[in-house]
Amino acid sequence: MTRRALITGITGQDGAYLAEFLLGRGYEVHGMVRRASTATFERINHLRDRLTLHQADLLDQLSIVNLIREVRPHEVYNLAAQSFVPTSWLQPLLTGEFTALGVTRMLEAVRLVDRDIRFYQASSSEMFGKVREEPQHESTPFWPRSPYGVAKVYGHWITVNYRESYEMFACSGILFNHESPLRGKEFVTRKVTDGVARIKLGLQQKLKLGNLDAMRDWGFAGDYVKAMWTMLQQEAPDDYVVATGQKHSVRQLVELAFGHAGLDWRQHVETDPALFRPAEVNTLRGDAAKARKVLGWRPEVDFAGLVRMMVDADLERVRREAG
Ligand code: NAP
Ligand code: G4F
Repeated sequence: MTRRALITGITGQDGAYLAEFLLGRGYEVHGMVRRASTATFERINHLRDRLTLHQADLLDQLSIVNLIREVRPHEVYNLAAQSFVPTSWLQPLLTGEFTALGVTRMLEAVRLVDRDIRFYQASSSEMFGKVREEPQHESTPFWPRSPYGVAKVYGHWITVNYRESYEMFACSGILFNHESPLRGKEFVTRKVTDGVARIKLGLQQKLKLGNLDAMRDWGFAGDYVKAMWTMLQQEAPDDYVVATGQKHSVRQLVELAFGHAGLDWRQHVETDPALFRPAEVNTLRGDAAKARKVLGWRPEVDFAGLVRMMVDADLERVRREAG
């Protein structure tokens, strides 16, 4: 029997990689998209004829219930969220509605329609925030440092709670930062690789960044979506940290990205105090031992390979766009 998956956030970075991965495994893939005056399908255009898209919104409970009734998926991947940390200080209530309560709306819809549907929640290493220990694993206490992080903590615990209250197959994947050429340009990796490409091709001189000392455990999105799927194929639902176990600073990212294009970053990068955050997550490094042992999951792309992949993709794109 063909398996059906419903992905919320299918137009985002992870949604695009996950949709491609599931199609490759023979799934019938459905995506939830919200109405916009201009389409946001850029990342999934190459898959459009193999996907079924449905209009619904994380804010609208009835639209979600109707969608799950119509599709009757075997698996739901809840990737939709307001996912940009700085925006969460500007729009804390909206972030709470999408990123926290949106999870309950999805879980309620699954509970009402069919409790046997398997559910994946996109939780985040931002929940560890002001880290209590290093590396962080599944039982490291949370100390979120942004309204986004706080909302994700809610999303994590409500997923655990529905699993415990209703015996639903609900998993929370605590994913550390994962990037790709499809990453939004506001996130630091893509901002840097896009900036490198534009500077290399003479379209820009300077790149303004915030805290160069922040450290992250950066992996490749294409590797991480495999962990999401594998979680839903287990005998029992559980929560997993997904990470590379290596951390690097924003400064190292910048050095590597500019260096790969033959540029000296010191001549181009300026720091801008406006880009520093009210409360920062200074460092993150994950321990994915459980995912390795239970899921057999391992990242295939390392940090240097990821940065090279992103710089090369942006150089090619900017060259093409510049004619
Ligand atoms: P992304 O590129 O920002 O994509 C977010 C998606 O959510 C988009 O498809 C967006 O649709 C959709 N969305 C937002 N609000 C919505 C609403 N009200 N109704 C329906 N859809 C809505 O994020 P990503 O990097 O792919 O991340 C996927 C998920 O993983 C997010 O929940 C994120 O918080 C979480 N996460 C990401 C990382 C990471 O490093 N990437 C790490 C840990 C956790 P539009 O196209 O219409 O805007
Ligand atoms: O790339 P970022 O904006 O990612 P951040 O805040 O770690 O969040 C991402 O990863 C989370 C997983 O831990 C996800 F849950 C979340 O949805 C998102 O995908 O910033 C990374 C670091 C920060 O410490 C920031 O202060 O880079 C620092 N940074 C320095 N200059 C900058 C900049 N970040 C951005 N976005 N822009 C800068 O100019």
